[in-house]
Amino acid sequence: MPLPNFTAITDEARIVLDNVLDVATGGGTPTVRLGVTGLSRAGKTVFISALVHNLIHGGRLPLFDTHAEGRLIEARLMPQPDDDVPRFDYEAHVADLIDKRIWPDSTRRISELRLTIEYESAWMLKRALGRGRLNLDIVDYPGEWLLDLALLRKSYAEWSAEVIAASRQAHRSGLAEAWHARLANADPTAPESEEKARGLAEAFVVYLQMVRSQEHALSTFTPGRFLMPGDLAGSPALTFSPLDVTADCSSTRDTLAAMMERRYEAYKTHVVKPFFRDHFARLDRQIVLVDMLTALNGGSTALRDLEQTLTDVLGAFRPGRASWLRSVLTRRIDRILFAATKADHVHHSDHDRLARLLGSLVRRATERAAFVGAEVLILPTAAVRATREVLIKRDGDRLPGIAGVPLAGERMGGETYDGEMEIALFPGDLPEDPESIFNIPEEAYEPALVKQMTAVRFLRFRPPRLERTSEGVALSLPHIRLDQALQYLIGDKVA
Ligand SMILES: Nc1nc2c(ncn2[C@@H]2O[C@H](COP(=O)(O)OP(=O)(O)OP(=O)(O)O)[C@@H](O)[C@H]2O)c(=O)[nH]1
Ligand SMILES: [Mg+2]
Repeated sequence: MPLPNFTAITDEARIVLDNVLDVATGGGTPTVRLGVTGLSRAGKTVFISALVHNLIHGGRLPLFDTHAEGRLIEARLMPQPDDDVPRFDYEAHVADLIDKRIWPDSTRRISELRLTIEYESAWMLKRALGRGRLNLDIVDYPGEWLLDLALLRKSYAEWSAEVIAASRQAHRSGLAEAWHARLANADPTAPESEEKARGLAEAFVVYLQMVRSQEHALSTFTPGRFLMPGDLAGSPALTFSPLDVTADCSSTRDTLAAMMERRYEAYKTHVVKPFFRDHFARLDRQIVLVDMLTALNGGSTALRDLEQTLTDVLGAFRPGRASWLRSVLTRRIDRILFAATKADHVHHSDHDRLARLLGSLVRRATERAAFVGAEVLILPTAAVRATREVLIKRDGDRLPGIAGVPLAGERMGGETYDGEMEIALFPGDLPEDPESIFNIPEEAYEPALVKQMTAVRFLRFRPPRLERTSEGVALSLPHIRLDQALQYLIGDKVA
């Protein structure tokens, strides 16, 4: 058995300490830490804002038992437990959604919010002890950080080989050209050089940026922090690049490869481990938001990228090396919810298909990642429902459609919308059999073909106008299956 190294012991001790502190700062109140993640634009900010708003303002949550059975007494925001994590800017996001009817800005960092829920237990015995109380700590973090966890298990040489192989795929070769040219000129066994390292790192970042900015790119590459460097911008831990190295070449000291490897390890030590230790290892439940409709609209490569990404995501949840300390004293995520977001873009008669499509991606990813452990649920959801359902007459038929106000500047069929006018459209049907998409042979796997099979017309709509009471109070935000998501994520904790 390899000797445990000291960082591992210190990390574990700190996780334990943090968990003890969690209980202490919770004032003895049971606490659930819920991780909310997803790739950029998946819908994390909107999800958390809508979830909290519905809980605080008594939204319609018929499938959340505590609420449906009249046992939810109150939910209120409380100061968060961690002083060193930015607070989730709930008030600003809700003001955007409800007052301005715009979607909140993109957020690219971790944030946290504590909600305290007072409830009446469904159990006589528990009820006799008085009201129940639960702290729900919601932690919003970029999906890219989750994918970084995989680095903890990979050597520099392994990681380099993977990233370079991915960049050589046909649909990315154009994006990687400048970086590949630099790689071709970089001899891993040459003496180390700051200038060379920086040049390679810069070209590598440009490549990552191009992948990200491709319209439908749902793939993401490690290191996640290269595209959101924050305080570490310009530091050696963020100034490295994969190299075409063989497994043993970095053992020679003072070479370019050894320098890059050192920095890769520094990235793990200073970026990945702290995230794991301070945040990830303390989560009890996790929701992963997936924008399936954008993936479908992006065609074959987007779907395959997404499948690869989900495989990596699941890999992060795979229980790591067993250790008595961890298994005895720390939390472990026992439920993961994969939610297909923005389901209000299709008619509800297509929700089953949406769930099957995501289910099929997750199942394939589960097999590839050899994932076992937490319980997994798939749900089609819309945290904020921006459309309503209508029947559209066409050639004597009535087709199930949706109506909403497209965002200003959205275009369809030669028309550009102004952000005020409501339109009705038939969004198209999702494929009946999800495997039909995945079973297409690689050669035939063209975006146009997938498009034809899925034929979804995808427009972005403005957040809905909320009805107001006679006192001018806005009623709750409409949603799709937010209550089912809540039931799965915390229902048992407020039973
Ligand atoms: N119609 C509809 N659109 C949604 C919904 N949720 C998110 N969106 C759209 O998706 C966009 C991204 O949502 P965000 O919640 O900001 O996504 P995010 O994951 O926080 O994105 P980053 O902060 O950039 O990582 C929004 O600007 C909306 O256009 C939803 O429930 N319904
Ligand atoms: Mg966000």
